Amino acid sequence: MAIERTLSIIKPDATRRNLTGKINAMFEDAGLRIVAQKRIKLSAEQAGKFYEVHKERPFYGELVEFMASEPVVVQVLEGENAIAKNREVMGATNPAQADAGTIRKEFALSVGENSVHGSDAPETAKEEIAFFFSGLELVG
Ligand code: YYY
Ligand code: MG
Repeated sequence: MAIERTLSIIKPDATRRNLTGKINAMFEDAGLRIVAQKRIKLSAEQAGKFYEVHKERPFYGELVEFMASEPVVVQVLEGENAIAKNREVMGATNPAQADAGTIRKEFALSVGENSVHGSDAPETAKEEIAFFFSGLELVG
């Protein structure tokens, strides 16, 4: 299995509750290396662009408002099979369906306020990393 990189976001519900360190420990314990990381506050326009793929969905407005409500931590995770591994550590979108020991089971408040984002495929990972980071910021 190849070494991959994936884009992760620690969402406002988690930064607000000071969970960045605990969530990062879960990534590192799973063998993912944090090769870039920054805390930023998204504008509604930036959040809307990032989640553009969902713009026809009924939850889009709420999602954009939530993501722009408070700071987020955006990061690049690297490792063997990183995209799928990160999705495993995150757990299901709806925390009620997430497995025990996953980030969303441990920390998510609801399907909307679900603590983390992770890219879902190699192509989206590439686009999402480029949305937030320049090559110079990625330190493998
Ligand atoms: O990739 P993932 O975050 O697990 O779920 P997506 O289906 O891509 O949805 C993105 C984001 O939208 C989700 O993390 C929360 C929100 N959302 C929602 O508020 N209500 C839904 N029914 C589905 C998704
Ligand atoms: Mg998704």
